[in-house]
Amino acid sequence: MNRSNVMNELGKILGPQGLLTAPEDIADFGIDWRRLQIGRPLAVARPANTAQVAELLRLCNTHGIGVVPQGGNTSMVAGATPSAAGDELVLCLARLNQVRQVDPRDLTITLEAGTTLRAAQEAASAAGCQLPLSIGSEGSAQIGGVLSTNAGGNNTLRYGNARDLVLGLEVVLADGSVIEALRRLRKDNTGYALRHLFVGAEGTLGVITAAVLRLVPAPRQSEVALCALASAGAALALLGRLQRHDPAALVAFEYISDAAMQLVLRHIPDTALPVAAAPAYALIHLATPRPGSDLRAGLEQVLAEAIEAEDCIDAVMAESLAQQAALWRLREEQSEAQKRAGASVKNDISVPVSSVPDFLARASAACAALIPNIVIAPFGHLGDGNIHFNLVQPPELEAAQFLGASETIMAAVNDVVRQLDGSFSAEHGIGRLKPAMLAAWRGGAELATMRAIKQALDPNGILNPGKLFPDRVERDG
Ligand code: 2HG
Ligand code: ZN
Repeated sequence: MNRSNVMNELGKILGPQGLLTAPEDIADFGIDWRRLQIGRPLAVARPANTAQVAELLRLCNTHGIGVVPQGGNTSMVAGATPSAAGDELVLCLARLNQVRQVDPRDLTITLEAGTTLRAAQEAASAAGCQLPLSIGSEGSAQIGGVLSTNAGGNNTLRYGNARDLVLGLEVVLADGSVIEALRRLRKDNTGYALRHLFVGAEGTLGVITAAVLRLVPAPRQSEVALCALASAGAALALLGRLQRHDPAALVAFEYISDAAMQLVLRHIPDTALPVAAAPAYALIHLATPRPGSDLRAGLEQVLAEAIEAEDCIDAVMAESLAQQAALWRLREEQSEAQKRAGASVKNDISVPVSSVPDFLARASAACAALIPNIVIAPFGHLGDGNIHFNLVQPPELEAAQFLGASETIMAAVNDVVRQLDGSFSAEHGIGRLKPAMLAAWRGGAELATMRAIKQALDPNGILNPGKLFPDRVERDG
């Protein structure tokens, strides 16, 4: 069957609503959020249900057509971008967007892959529960992508990553067969825990079409504070104080360097710094479902002790939910501010939490030595050791010139990460940008096992080609 016959067959499977082919309708699906990769979709499939996903994959598998699953298209590593050759079908899951069930007794939510994370959070809270996963892109990121990338985000220190919330999955395999495992069980030792293969696989092993996630009881009380600090070391000391005081209440502890804060204040309208300017800031979020808890008094006490010990220079506690949101905005707008500030090189790294200050000092020195006036603007999830060590172009360099130095910059940062036993990819994944790093860091038996799994589940290599594994990148030169 030639390509136009395959497209005809696809049209029959998906119906008139389900297949976009006009260049103006499909162009945006080829471009990643950072605009680093300009791909060209063969077409965009918008199936309405799992059966259509299965038929589509069966057809593409038979004819060797690459399929690129795409959710909210918010990947930081071009993980959902098709190749520029115009030979890969984008599989958009947005029409599979039903929340099928929220069960407050079992504390579970059953939902389809195209549901946005925010819609899922809202469905959970309407039932008196909380879906405790929070990421900057939650308004557009979809559950399928969130799970396929094992998203982390702000609450990892308390609730783990996306993987830790998954109880069951429905997954369509490359040959069109369907793993129907939407189980809502807390205990289920029945052979390999296959769901964990697909979580974090970046759509290379199967297409997640629905999931059952674990919920927690909704918080009754929450407190948010922003602290101005003398250093990252002081931030670490403050984290320790909070953990010793009440570890169960601490749901987020975010670090913002002063350079990163300044970019938000400059590029994001209606933002202001409510504390004294300082080398570093920490955003603290506490929450509890315990009625009548003394959360606020406890936080006041910890902050007073930190000020007394000169760990903390200044602090503000939100007085209302609106103020909580305003403080969080200073953190959540970091990516957007850096995008507006110009070209940036992102290093999504993790090190043991206690090594974060050391990492920041050494990586900053390495980058400053490479490029004069480079803007070193790190921020991130200090509570779990994941720092977004981002570098923004200095004013005197063109974007292309700066991006030309990406590999050198990333190599210098990764050297420090290695010395500290960290990871070059904490939560954003590998995508199209980092397969060579995966091979360098996880070669040998680890990569060989990954390849064996890929070969077993997707022998024709149709699922998200060019991502994760270095092969195609090397072939493309
Ligand atoms: C965040 O924590 C995201 O806001 C994006 O992971 C990080 O822009 C980035 O580098
Ligand atoms: Zn992050």
